[in-house]
Amino acid sequence: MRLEDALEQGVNAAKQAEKFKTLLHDFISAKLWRTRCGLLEFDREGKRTIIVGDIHGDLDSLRSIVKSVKDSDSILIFLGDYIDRGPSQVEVFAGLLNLALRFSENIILLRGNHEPPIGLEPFPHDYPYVLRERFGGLAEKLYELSREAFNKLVLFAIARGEAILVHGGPPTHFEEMEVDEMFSCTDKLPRMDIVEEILWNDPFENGGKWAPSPRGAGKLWGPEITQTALKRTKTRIIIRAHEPSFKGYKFNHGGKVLTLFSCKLPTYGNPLAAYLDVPGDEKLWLASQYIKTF
Ligand SMILES: [Mn+2]
Repeated sequence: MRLEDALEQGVNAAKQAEKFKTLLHDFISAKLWRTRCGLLEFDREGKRTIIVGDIHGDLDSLRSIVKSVKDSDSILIFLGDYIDRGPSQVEVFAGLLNLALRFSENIILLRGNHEPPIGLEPFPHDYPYVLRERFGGLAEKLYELSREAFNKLVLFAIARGEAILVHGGPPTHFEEMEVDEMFSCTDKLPRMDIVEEILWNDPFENGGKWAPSPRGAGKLWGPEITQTALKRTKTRIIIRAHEPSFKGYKFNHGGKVLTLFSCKLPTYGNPLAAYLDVPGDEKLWLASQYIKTF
């Protein structure tokens, strides 16, 4: 099966409640990623690596990115925010879940703030209303299963020796905590204040450590936190999503933080969207040379 066929199989499942329900069940019960309290550490093993930012129900953009990857031996990393806002959010989510199930060795799905844990819901969060409109009385169960699926997504990934991959950003807790301490928990998630920052943080350029965020959740993190996070994880770049960007991408902190925004929706009005496509024999921190815009 080709990657694009797996995507379409998932997209089709989004059209029927029973099929979507089965897909959600399969995803929830599958053993996909060896995470420890939401943390995934992995080696790229010389594989071409494609990294994708916010999709927000933009199926056209997702299709064109997946189509550009012909070899299923590449690694595809999605940085979260699959649902809410866009016209095809159920299709995008179902398509990605099916991709992850069919190519579990090569697909990594991170969690965005739009795939929230209970109590951290973004606004607007229209996904449950889209389910209601499409599936009527079955929507409630499908939303409940979706939330279980959100809990299975990767919270924070480290490409060993290369990069941090995260939806929002590194939590300011890096100041006082080692990685192992941050991602050790008795339940499945780290402390909720850490989860909140991972899903919601944005970089800012004023010197120093951090400032309150205008979003009302998470923080703005400064260059000092970036330095500490890279040092503690033994990596050289932070690749994240979460912020709409005019060109589809932007750099902060002297090139050490890359933001990717991979959807084109009227709500955001960005003329370009972007993703990253790094050849197997190159390093992720050379990202600036491998950004693709569309
Ligand atoms: Mn976001």
